[in-house]
Amino acid sequence: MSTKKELRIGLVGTGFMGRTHSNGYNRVPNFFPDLEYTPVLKAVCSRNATKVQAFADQWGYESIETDWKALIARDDIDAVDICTPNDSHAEIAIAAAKAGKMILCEKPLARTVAEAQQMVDAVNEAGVANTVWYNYRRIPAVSLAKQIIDSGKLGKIFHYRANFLQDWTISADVPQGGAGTWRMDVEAAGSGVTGDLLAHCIDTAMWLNGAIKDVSAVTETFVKERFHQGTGKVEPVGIDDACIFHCHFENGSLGLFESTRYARGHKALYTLEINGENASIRWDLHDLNRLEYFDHSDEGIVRGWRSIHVTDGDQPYMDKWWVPGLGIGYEHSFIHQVADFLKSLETGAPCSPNFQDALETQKVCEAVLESAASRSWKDTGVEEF
Ligand code: SOE
Repeated sequence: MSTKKELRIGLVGTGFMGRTHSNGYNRVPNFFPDLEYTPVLKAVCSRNATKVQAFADQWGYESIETDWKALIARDDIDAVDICTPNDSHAEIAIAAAKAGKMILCEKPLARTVAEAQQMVDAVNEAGVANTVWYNYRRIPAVSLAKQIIDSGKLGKIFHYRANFLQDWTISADVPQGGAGTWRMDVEAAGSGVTGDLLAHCIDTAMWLNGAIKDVSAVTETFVKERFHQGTGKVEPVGIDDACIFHCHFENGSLGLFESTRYARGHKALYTLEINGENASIRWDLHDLNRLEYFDHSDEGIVRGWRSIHVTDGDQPYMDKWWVPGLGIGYEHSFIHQVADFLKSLETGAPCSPNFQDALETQKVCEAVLESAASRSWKDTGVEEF
């Protein structure tokens, strides 16, 4: 008989993210055995009963629902995990908070700052634990970057640059709206690459380098009309296909960010680089176990970029995995997020990024889109991060 406290999960949404999160819940007990809490997959919800039952069978959920309101009303659910398209995050999260449920919400928190603010107000009023799945922070090499920066090794920071490049929307035949392509529909998604991809870069950037104060952006929509699976007609495209912005951070450094879904050959290339007075760091999602580090104080004859293979037990999260030298993957960032959320229930500390942190990221996204539309610099309103 287990002595663990149960965290009974109700998952809403069975797409790509539903799978990554479910894998996280299933793996945590094996690899983080010291946690007080253990996830229990109580129910999964999606509109199609046949499909949701198949998902439940595949991932080990005890029961299914076809209406998220019924899931939230259940008293055997402690935490609601929202993996639906962005246009339903606010409604589900606000209802879940009112029902006293903890919430784990997929990124971006919402479509707009106004929606995100209402979600923050709802969780604060209800006093429920909350987190947002900006998973890249929890890749060990990125967490190590945070440790190195916080130790002061970089000295004064001058530059932060990040790219998130994909190529899956180049064909004009990719539709908008509906299952699978809701990310192309501005009503469902709120924005294009800014909310979907740059939001990740902004979350990591502010976590590593502090608040972004103001932005100047340019966006482009390369394919202006696409078939809409919901209306059955060709409709104007309202999302940004590509976005480039530069910015000032609160600490005086300059930032440069680019994202597009039109970079032929790039499927999911997320890279970041930080240049400080004494040292620099760079990281690349395609080689995610490596952190590159340049330290100017190294002796001249051996000075150069070091490639740190982040697989040692002394490095973040790696004591939980295999043996030094053996790497881990993308899915582990979600396992780490589940573990950190469970730990936060033990300690009572917030599980960052929480809704408030994700609201700050949303403010930057919104300022980016406003800047591009008005062709002018915009203050983000982010004061601290
Ligand atoms: C889009 O293709 C996407 O799946 C994003 O929605 C995810 O957040 C990102 O991590 C990978 O790309």
